[in-house]
Amino acid sequence: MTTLYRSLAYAGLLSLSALAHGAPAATAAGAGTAVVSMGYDTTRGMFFEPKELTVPVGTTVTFNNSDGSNHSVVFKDGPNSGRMKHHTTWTRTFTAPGSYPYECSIHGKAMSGVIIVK
Ligand SMILES: [Cu+2]
Repeated sequence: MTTLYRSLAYAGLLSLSALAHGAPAATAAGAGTAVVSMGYDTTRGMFFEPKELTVPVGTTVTFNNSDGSNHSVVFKDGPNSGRMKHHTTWTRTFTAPGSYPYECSIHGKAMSGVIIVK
């Protein structure tokens, strides 16, 4: 996890550096990307994986419903994926540092997670 964070942060610094030197803005669109999957197994029950994810500011996180059931991603601060069917994705870009807890509105507290943005 630490290594991943460092490499994402490094990529972010590279993007800023490229912007300062006049590179197209598109290359600085985000510090990186990350994926949270959702699913079910007998040990964890309904889960988001990873349950806790730390990313640099500017990261776009893709929530991937790889499970056979419908799920949703509802953030306490507002953004809401709505009902996500099997094999659908939803993304949120995090533009400010903070702790962003969320849960699945269908399965409740038992299926929850948090994105920590630094
Ligand atoms: Cu769910």
